[in-house]
Amino acid sequence: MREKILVIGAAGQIGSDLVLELRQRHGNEAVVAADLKDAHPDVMNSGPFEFLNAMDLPALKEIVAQHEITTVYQLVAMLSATAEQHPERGWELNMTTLFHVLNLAKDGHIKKIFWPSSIAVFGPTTPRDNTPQETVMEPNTVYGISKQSGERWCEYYHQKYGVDVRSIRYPGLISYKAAPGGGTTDYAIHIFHEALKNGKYTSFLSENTYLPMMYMPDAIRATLQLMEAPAENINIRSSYNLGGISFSPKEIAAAVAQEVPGFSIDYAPDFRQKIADSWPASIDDTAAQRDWHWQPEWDLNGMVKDMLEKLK
Ligand code: AKB
Repeated sequence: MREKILVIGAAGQIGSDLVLELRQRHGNEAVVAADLKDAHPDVMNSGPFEFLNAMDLPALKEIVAQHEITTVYQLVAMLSATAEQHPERGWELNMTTLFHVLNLAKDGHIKKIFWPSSIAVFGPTTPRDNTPQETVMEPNTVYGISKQSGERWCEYYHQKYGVDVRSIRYPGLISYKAAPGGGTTDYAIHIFHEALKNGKYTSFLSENTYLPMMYMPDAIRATLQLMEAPAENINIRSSYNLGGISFSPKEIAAAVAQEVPGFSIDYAPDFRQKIADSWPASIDDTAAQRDWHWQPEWDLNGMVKDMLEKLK
């Protein structure tokens, strides 16, 4: 049977790039984009689009049946900073949207699922440097608790019902196509916009806060590598650690200053500092390298140059 793909959350940061790459590989008509709101014009104009509230199970089922969907990328989530402001809504959105697709697969309506997890599954008691795949996980944010619980449910649905669900613990993602929405790592995107607009930026994280980060082209490549790998190679059905670049606000500011003469940064840490302090500084992704040959391509300077060029 021909693969037909549905991307839920197509207007979001990952969806905006992922839909276009999937359409390149599978053909425009084979990839249905869906979101509550209009997506990027490139997404809207290059193939089928459906307005969908991912909480609305009957509407989701109808789209799956109508387009004969086989694979779903379920990208809808409330991110770390926003979920701290709306804990119950964050939990409900993040869990309900995952259960909808897990149950569609369990009941035989779809064959394969991608669901994003995050470095937020780790917490203050986790080793911060080169954080292992399997380690202490005591997340203390609503977002982190929802992603950690989601990972457990993914593994459970795989073991108990044979659901082919695959997942990555994304680091902070940096991209230019869609604005980020309510994450703790978003400073590393705001800095580019402010550098080009005002020549300066006030960071909401302190200068030496190291976090794992990744440029979007690497994240999309990783996602597709994982989804295209043979099922027998996928040894982890909770979620894979994924390493890219690790840097601090001070280091990215120095890289931006090399490209934008006169650029300056200052620091005014807010409630997001506490979230960042509970997350890893760098990630061990040996399992992803072993199981589906993961290797990042972008480094800090290359990413900074490319981001500035694209945003200009
Ligand atoms: C966030 O900051 O909440 C996200 C994430 C690391 O999952 N970018």
